[in-house]
Parts: sequence; structure tokens; C-alpha cells
Amino acid sequence: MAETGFKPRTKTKTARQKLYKVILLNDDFTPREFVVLVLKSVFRMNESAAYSVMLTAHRKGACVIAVYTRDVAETKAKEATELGKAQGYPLFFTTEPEE
Ligand code: TYC
Repeated sequence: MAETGFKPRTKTKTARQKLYKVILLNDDFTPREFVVLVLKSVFRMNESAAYSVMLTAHRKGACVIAVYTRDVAETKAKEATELGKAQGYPLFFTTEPEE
């Protein structure tokens, strides 16, 4: 049979992955410099971006850091929370689905 070069689509398009926000929560005990350090190491932020996120959380109670796929968001939130915990700080990161 003659080759038409036309290939009918047999597979349904894969649904786009839902994205999740990682949110930094303020507390009264974790030192500011430590929060900045964690933001830099876990979320690959530079000093000024990390400082501004830390300050927003400090002033407003919480700050969205970034959005990732669910797996990445949960892993990073857990990793960052554990870095604080290892030093005895109540530093906390949570995740929330994007609208
Ligand atoms: N509020 C803390 C302090 O005054 C600093 C801090 C900022 C802690 C942001 C957590 O998400 C946070 N030492």
C-alpha cells in the first residue's frame, strides 16, 4: 500500500502534571541566617532571593517559595524541614496544590 506519511493518533494526550507550591512558615525561634542557608541549599536560591523570601515569611507569616511537581515539592519540603529539625529548630515547610 502507498505510504501517505499520515499517522493517525492512537494515544490520548497525557494529562499535564499538577503543580504544588512549597510554602515557608514563620516561627519565633529559627535564626534568620539559618532560614536563608536552607533556602539556598535546598531550593537553589541566591542570597538576595533567599533573604527576601525569609523576610516575607517573617513579616507575613508565610511565603511561597516555588512550584514543582508533587513529588519534588514534597521531597524538598521534607528535606528542608529536616535540616531545621536536626539543629533543634521548629522551621517548617509545607506544600499545597496550585489552583
Ligand atoms: N522569625 C524568625 C526570627 O525572628 C526568623 C524566621 C523567618 C523564621 C522566616 C522562619 O520562615 C521563617 N528569628
